[in-house]
Amino acid sequence: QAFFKPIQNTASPSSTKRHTKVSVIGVGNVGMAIAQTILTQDLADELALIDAKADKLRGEMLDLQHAAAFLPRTKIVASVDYAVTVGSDLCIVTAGARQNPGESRLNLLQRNVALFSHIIPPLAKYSPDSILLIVSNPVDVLTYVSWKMSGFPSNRVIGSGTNLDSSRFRFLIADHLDVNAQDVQAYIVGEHGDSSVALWSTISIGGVPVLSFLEKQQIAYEKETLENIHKAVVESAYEVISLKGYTSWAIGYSVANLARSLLRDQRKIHPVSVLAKGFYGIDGDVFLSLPTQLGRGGVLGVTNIHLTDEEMERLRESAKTILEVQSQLGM
Ligand code: 6V0
Repeated sequence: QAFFKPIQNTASPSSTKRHTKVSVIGVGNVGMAIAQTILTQDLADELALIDAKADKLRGEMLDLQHAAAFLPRTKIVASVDYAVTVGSDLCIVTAGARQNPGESRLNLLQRNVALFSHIIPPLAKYSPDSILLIVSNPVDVLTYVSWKMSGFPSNRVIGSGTNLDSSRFRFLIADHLDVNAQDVQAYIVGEHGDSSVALWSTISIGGVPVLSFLEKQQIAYEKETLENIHKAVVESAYEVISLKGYTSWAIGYSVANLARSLLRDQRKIHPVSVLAKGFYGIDGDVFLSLPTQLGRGGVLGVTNIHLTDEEMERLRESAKTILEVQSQLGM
């Protein structure tokens, strides 16, 4: 018994609007921050949640569903069975094992690779045309692993990479110069982690290149001050984790921002982890972050920005660091 009766002479009630579906794998702190930001920003018609822990998963699903009266309408489903993800446009993977006390990073990585072998193949099976967006750490290597396991073309496998590092960078520069972070264009590229590379030569505020502006005004800037800002970016994740136990809000907003560019075909440039082979003299199948244009087709292209010799050298070193870890996986 339908609640509404149709009016006379109507066409089929099916909506002509495209149905957008997003799946989030892993409903921990990061997965839930992403899910709730996607809901509040009205980015999906359907949101599917997956986790290995059935009770926690159902609890999170119900908790979100109970907010329906205050949110744009989105169907929220959840299951431990990947069939629930069928037909997704975007699959966001945040599932991950936690580092045990005394455990090496390599051992943690091997456990996460084993975990991904149960996650990526079913996602690829149920949503063969989707875009995979990897968030779990170490994100660059796990994006490579996802590319291999899915068999997807590289334009549809993306790691959140240094998108978050870059927003921390923009915040710190904005704070330092007392301007709006949205007016600061600044990229951190390379590995999401200790070997990331700050592209000082490309920073601009409201279209004004910062370094040459300072030089022209003969304002002395210390290389050390710049290095300290980058150092603060690298250390900020450790600091937040040591204070509150995990990071969630900034990664939630940063991934929702990527989801918007992808699903709404925004063609915006984001520093995200992509197959970097052939760019800036990088050799080998390595995923690392470069300023990338994102749209409905996934990766549309990589920006050809001018890097200084030192930045180029640091980027290649970053690629080497990731490749070394990857070579230990034997895949
Ligand atoms: P968490 O709170 O421990 O959540 C992880 C979730 O994954 C838990 O709910 C688990 O039950 C679930 N899970 C474990 N195994 C499976 C499986 N086989 N299938 C489905 N679900 C599973 O961790 P948190 O949410 O804090 O972090 C998640 C990941 O994001 C970690 O790898 C972080 O290091 C990574 N981050 C990446 C960032 C980035 O910028 N790329 C930023 C922050 C965190």
